[in-house]
Order: sequence, then structure tokens, then C-alpha cells
Amino acid sequence: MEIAPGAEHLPRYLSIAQQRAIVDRCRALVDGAVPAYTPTVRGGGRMHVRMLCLGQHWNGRMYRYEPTRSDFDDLPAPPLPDDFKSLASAIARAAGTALDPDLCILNYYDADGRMGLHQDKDESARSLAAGLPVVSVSLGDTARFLFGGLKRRDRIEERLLESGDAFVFGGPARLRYHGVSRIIPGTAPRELALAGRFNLTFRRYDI
Ligand SMILES: O=C(O)CCC(=O)C(=O)O
Repeated sequence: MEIAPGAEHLPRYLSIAQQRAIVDRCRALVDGAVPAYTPTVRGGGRMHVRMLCLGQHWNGRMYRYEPTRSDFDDLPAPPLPDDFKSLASAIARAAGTALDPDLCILNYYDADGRMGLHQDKDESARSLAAGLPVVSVSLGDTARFLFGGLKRRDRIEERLLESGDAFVFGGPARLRYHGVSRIIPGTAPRELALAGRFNLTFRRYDI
């Protein structure tokens, strides 16, 4: 489903069995040896998600990527698993584009989770100029996803991202503002036994 040039929503892309398998992996990752944490961003505000970066770490105080979590505990970002990479590439292909990701930001939203309107623009200038897409996978509770334009004040469309949905934005849509206004508690498929929502966004830092 094309939302805008370069932006595709793929509702229910993942089967329940696939969702369960990924949710189990996400649970193990966020409570693993390098656990998810709540980032503090430039200006001192705390984000409303628990975050774990795979492949490269996004430093929320500096708005830049780095191999280790110098804004938190200096631990190295865990590697991006090969099957996660393949999943993101398959989704990009299904959306009519291509991505060979080298990093993923995994966020967990509880019932109060949200994310302000922002652009994903900390990847390399080459990656952004090429319009390499961001591939997003949603699991668990439904999110009210905000999708705006290239300027913060542009009209914002609200769209529900449900469990198993994929959303891809690249090319002319790569720098569109987006965010999550709220999570709708209790909407995750029963089979996942998950309160809250995982979201994975796959990106390519450099070409
Ligand atoms: O949770 C979502 O659907 C969006 C996540 C997001 O905007 C991000 O990680 O940059």
C-alpha cells in the first residue's frame, strides 16, 4: 500500500508464527548481556522507550552512531543477526526497493511509550543521499504512528501500525518526519503474550 512516493505500508506482513519467533528474540535481546536502556537525549529529556541498538549504537546525546554505548555504559552494540538482516531485505524487496542493513534500532514501548516527531538523519550523508530506506517492523500492541512531510510543520497523517505490519520509507520519503503518539494497550495478538510493543527499524549507515 503506497502511502506517499517512497513510503509503503505492508499490513500483516508477518505471520503469527513469525511474530512469535521475533518477539522471543527481542525479549532475549533487551534483557541480554547488553540490555536495552532508556536513553537521555540532547537537552536532558528521557525518551519514552527502552532502546537497544544492534550493529551500531545510536548515541542520543550526540545524535550520532558509534560502536560502543559511550552515552550509557560503554558496552559494545551487539551484532545485527543475519536472519534479522535477511528479513529486512525481504521486506524492502516486497516494498519495491532494496536494503542491506548494517544496523537496527530495537525499541520497546510500554503502555505509556511514545516517540516525538523526528527525522531519521544520523546515517551517513551518502546513505541519506541515496535514499536507502528505513524498514520498520511492528510487533505487539498497536501504535498510532505519525507520518508527516519533509518539514516539521507539514500535514501529519495518523496511521495504525498493528502487530506484524511492516513500513518502509526511502527515496523521496526518507527524510519525512515521523513518530508514535501512543500505544493502544491490550491490542497485541494473544499468541504473543506480550504487553507493549516492539519496533525494529533497520537502516544502512553507509554505502
Ligand atoms: O516505533 C515506530 O514505529 C517508529 C520508531 C522510530 O521512529 C525510530 O526508531 O526512529
